[in-house]
Amino acid sequence: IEFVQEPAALQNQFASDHWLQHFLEWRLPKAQFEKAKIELERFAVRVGPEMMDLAQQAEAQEPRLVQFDAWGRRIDKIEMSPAWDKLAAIAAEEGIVAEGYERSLGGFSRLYQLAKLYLYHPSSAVFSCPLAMTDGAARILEVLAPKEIKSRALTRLTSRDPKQFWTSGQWMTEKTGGSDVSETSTVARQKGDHFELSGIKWFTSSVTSQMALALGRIEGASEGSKGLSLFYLETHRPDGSLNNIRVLRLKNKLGTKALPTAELELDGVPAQLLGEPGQGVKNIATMLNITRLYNSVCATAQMRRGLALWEDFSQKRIVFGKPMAKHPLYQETFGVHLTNFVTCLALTLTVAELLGKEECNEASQEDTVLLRFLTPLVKLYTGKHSIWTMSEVLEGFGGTGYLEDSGLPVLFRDAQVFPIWEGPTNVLSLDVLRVLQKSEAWEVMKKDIEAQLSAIKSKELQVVAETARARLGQVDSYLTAMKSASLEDWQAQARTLSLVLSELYSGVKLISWADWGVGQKSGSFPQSLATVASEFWKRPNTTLRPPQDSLYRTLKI
Ligand code: MFK
Repeated sequence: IEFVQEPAALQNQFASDHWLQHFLEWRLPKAQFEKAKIELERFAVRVGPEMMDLAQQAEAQEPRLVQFDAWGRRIDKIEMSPAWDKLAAIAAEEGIVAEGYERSLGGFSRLYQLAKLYLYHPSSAVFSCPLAMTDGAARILEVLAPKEIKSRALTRLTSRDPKQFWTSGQWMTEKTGGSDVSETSTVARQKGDHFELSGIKWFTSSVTSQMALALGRIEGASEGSKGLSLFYLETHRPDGSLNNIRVLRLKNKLGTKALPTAELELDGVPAQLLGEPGQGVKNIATMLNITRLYNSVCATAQMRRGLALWEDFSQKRIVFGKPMAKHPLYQETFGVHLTNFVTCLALTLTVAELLGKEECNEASQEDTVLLRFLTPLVKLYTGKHSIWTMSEVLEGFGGTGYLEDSGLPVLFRDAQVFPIWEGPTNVLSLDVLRVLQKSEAWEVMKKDIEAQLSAIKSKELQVVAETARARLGQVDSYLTAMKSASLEDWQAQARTLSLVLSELYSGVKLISWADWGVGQKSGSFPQSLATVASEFWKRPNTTLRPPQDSLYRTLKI
């Protein structure tokens, strides 16, 4: 009989994910955890074949721009796969955004909501992207919008009724500057009680949303980013036609194929000012910080999906006389990426918890500083790690991992966007510097780390904590020495420093989490957690470079 390899299969993505379960058990009050567990296990059934089939259909039927109708009328209609709309309906029904605003778990609502997103994302054909922007927009409307906009739009962004549910776009990127939004050339002209926006938005995901938040410069305002303001707009008129918007083209992207990303020309789009004029960048930052956290959750969730498939495959695949899973070198390789994933999970969910506390006014001043500091760090750290891990997952499947119809390459292609959109690694590293220089962020982080390390009870983990404490000292001395460095020297080191800080903080979180596990439970899981924490601290640390060794000083490009 001809040999046919049994393919990798997924088990219930909550029940089989001990890492997610135990993190939630650690952080949530017992009664909340028990309820969350039942609900997440139910939802995890839905993210199986039901959503995976829809995602596959949405990927197979890419968005298509129809610019003219048969009579030559410009319509700029984006045709979407019906499966995409069903993924939207599931997001609404399941309250992927709504959970964050209903706040039924108080300060823990974000942690629970983002755990749900973590299950949803890898089966969603990246419908998680519109959800990220929708959530970011909802928070801005909650904080800044007048009553009428709140009752018209916020209610829809946070609705669980698929017929009512709206998504939002985030229109900031322009041809001129990309991440440097100070070059924005979209003009806002006052017309009575509202404005009209005109200009070109170069990367918009997606114009199929019913509303968007956009940056524009009010006529006569100053140049640079301080002249930018934030606007609310609706993309369609009541008759369904586009509201003075033309879709110039859809982007031809490496991945996220089911997601429509467009170049738009705005030609007098009616818009309402949100917040104070000239505060646009600062105001849209609220949205950016939420989309950056979504990005981190999705990058981590994608790693988990890849590892779950790889692990299952390794049990079924017999090579060199035994299952792949029994080979020591497989175990080593898998262990490295499992450690990466668990580290990313610990950091991401920690930031989710902090965001929830902050939004429910349960955060201390230190928590707020830490949240601001950790948000760019978690985004840049998880974005980079997801690509590395996804690449290894494909390799782990051998030639089949390179075949489109194995369903694996899409995971790798889509991972490449995580470090790019929502601020690339270097732009985020400069944001980390902005925080370091403007606040007591390092002092707050240092105190938090010291408190976590002093609380470790397990003997085995106390030894690991000593290694972490020594590293804390090194980073502290480095930052002290850098006090006299020039801005250029700080900038040159910003990426390395950001990776170092992400490693340090997430590594310490791993120790705290493992210590909780060892103290609470018997069985193999707490030991696996302790192994991951000590494995993490056995790795070589990222090298901190003294400014005089900077490449930019010596390598003239
Ligand atoms: C799977 C889910 C993924 C979700 C995907 C969604 C897809 C959406 C597609 C896209 O839209 S991708 C485009 C995303 N674009 C970016 O992320 C922009 C990247 N660039 C930056 O983040 C720059 O750092 C920034 C535009 C913010 C720089 O602007 P400025 O004006 O040169 O910075 P400046 O003057 O330092 O900051 C202005 C104010 O904002 C300052 O406050 P003050 O006026 O009080 O001093 C800053 O502190 C504040 N600020 C900047 N970034 C902030 C922030 N505040 C809080 N959080 C931040 N992140």
